[in-house]
Amino acid sequence: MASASHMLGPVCLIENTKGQLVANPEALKTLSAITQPVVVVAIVGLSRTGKSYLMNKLAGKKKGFSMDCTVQSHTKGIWLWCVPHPNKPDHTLVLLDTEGLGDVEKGDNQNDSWIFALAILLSSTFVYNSVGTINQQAMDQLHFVTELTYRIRAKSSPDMNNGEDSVEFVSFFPDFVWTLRDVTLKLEVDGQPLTPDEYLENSLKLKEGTNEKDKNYNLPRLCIHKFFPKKKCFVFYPPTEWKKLNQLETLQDDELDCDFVQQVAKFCSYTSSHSKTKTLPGGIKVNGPRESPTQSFHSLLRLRGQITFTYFQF
Ligand SMILES: Nc1nc2c(ncn2[C@@H]2O[C@H](COP(=O)(O)OP(=O)(O)O)[C@@H](O)[C@H]2O)c(=O)[nH]1
Ligand SMILES: [Mg+2]
Repeated sequence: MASASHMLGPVCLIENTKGQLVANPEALKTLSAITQPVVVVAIVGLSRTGKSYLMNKLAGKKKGFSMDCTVQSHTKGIWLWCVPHPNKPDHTLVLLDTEGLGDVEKGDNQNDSWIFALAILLSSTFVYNSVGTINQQAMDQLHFVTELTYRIRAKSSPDMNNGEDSVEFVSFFPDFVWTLRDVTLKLEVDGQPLTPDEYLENSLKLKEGTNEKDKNYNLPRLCIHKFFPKKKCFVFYPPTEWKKLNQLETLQDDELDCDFVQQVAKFCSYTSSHSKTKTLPGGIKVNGPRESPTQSFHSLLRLRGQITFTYFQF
């Protein structure tokens, strides 16, 4: 089986340019060359919040996805890097890094949402990266895009009667990982320490009241619970003093905060050992006998292209 070890660095898979999302044929060719089953990890979140750093760690490399220490960012869209899977030699780890979300200079919220939704559709583990605390704004954005993804998926499947039958869709949804960066908050409730998972569960707890305010509070939480039954949270302390933050790529582990180093190791170990093989609607494993895995992945992307197109007609 062809492996991904020949891919020296990331390439742009979906370019977000001049208001359009365009798939890069070269990247699609690279994907087609892989015949191993694929595990797909995608990361989404605002620009300059340490996403690429974390993805390079997952790849087991110091450099790869370009890390941004200036205000201007690189080609926007989704970047692809296929690397040998660290734990499963017969699998390929497909890493999808997103660029430019929430950039002021670009200011295109609609395309941001599409990039976000594509990352959910293409991944088997979806990493949502944010800074500081789990706050309402991050929750609302996740809610908005989850609903959008659901609508895209419902439109692509005539069997799903007006989106009411969500069982199949949920099984196709990726596992969810919330990565919280630069956490300085003490995780506790009523003086009792909380694990990151408990903190996430707590933040997603529903209110019992039935007034309008409570309903609005519960809405995004209900949606996140429904579509992401499997959830995990990792917190990261600031990696080092702020003056050194832009040299992170070149710093050795012993020059970084030791808790941060451990937190990154824990995230990588969990993500590489728990991420599943990508499955397609109908439960077809992307290593299924009917098609080669990347042909399936490919058709998934093509499908999304069509849906994007039809969706914009409405
Ligand atoms: N404060 C802080 N900075 C980080 C962290 N991880 C990476 N950085 C730095 O933040 C800048 C942007 O990182 P990058 O990984 O490119 O962020 P991305 O735009 O979200 O992909 C770089 O200068 C990194 O060295 C982190 O956990 N906390
Ligand atoms: Mg980046």
